[in-house]
Amino acid sequence: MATTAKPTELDPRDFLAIDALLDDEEKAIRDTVRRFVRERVVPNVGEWFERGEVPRELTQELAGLGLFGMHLEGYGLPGASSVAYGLTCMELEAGDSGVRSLVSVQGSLAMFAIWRWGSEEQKQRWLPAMHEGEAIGCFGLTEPDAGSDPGSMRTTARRDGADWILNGTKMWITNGSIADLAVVWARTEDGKINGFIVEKGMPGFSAPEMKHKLSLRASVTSELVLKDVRVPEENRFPEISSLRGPLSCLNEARYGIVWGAEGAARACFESALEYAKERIVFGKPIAGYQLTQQKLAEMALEINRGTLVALHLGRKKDDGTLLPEQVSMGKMGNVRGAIEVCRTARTILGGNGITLEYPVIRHMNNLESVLTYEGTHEVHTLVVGEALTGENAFR
Ligand code: TGC
Ligand code: FAD
Repeated sequence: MATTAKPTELDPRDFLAIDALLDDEEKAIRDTVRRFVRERVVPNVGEWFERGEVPRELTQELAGLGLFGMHLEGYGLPGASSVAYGLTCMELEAGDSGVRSLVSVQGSLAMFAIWRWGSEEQKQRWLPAMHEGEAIGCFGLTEPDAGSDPGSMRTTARRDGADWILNGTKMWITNGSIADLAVVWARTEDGKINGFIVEKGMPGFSAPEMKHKLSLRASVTSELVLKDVRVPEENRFPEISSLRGPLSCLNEARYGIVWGAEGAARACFESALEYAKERIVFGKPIAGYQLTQQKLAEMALEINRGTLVALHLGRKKDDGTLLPEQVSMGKMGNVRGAIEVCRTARTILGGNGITLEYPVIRHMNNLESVLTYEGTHEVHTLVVGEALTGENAFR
């Protein structure tokens, strides 16, 4: 139930009073995650980003908050609403996109894939352990030569008695090197696409970490290398043998990004607003100049607009009417808007905008990955374009 309490004055952090559209449980979950991010992530994430590392114990702390697979039901999972999950993504990404990625990949990609497509045994074995953080998962779809077009994947699965033999390389896989299990999508001899749970330690399977990133540095990104990896039939998803399998999982993670991007944008906006009020140039705070006010007003507009879009899509997801094309429009618009907000915040901070002393350049760089992963801006533009015109412009 939405609360009826009306705020009596304007809150620059919530200009359109969107908070009033949330119920008490949603706010409570949001506030818990916000507190965690303020206390645990914000003071440390600049250093994690600089070192290109995420502390191992963070995974357990996120699990302790019950965030892994929080929006899924059954198997001991919390079954929180889509809006509560979205708000969680927003708060996590206000800390860092890498922290939101960790939770997205675990819950929306690896756990969702098992929850939606796994056998009963696979669900029983993995979902409770993944919720508790005892098992970390990753999701291997992209390959060196197949990103936007996963249908051209080259990873193969060949039947051998009761087992499958997997060969190929996946690339850009979030959580890969820290994962206990990888959901790997591969082409079988009949040309179809099947999903397999590949477990850490299976002979021939390795997950070397990718280095030298200048974006999403507080996140583990890896290759998955599969050389004649023998995977038992019981580790194959039994009921899906098309691209619909992995693409259905992407809808979940893309939905989280629609919210998450607004968290990164909000963090940059708040940093810029505070800075503008304190920074004196030509004898007065830069907040007093019309050009700065225009920037701040445009940023606030973009964040409020994007948050309303996220909330609308969340309510639709909760009532079961959300379409993948609508998620595409949300991802497309919100990530583009959030990057624009972060870049504008960067200009307000002047030279200070490029240091890790402030969150702005980190968020700005992170969003370059967010613009590309989970379907590039161009892919989502073409999904929306096809929905509008009925013409497929991918090929
Ligand atoms: P197409 O012929 O259109 O479809 C093949 C089958 O899939 C079904 N389908 C979907 N099902 C559910 N949800 C969707 N969004 C779906 N889109 C398509 C479709 O109905 C069909 O089903 P069936 O039963 O008839 O077989 O496929 P296409 O080859 O033409 O490709 C369409 C396209 C380009 C939109 C798709 O390939 C695409 O989305 N490409 C982008 C790939 C992508 O987003 N990769 C992301 C990898 S994971 C990641 O980036 C994680 S980052 C995580 C983090 O750190 O947060
Ligand atoms: P390409 O597909 O080669 O695209 C290159 C350019 O061409 C893009 O601008 C694209 O939009 C454009 N383009 C492509 N097709 C068209 C077209 N038809 N018309 C017009 N333009 C087009 N993947 C996973 O499977 N799991 C993960 O956990 C994961 N995590 C990631 C983490 C990070 C940090 C990053 C950067 C990526 C991650 N990815 C992951 C991969 C990500 O999903 C891909 O990078 C993305 O799908 C794009 O693929 P690509 O990089 O091969 O680009």
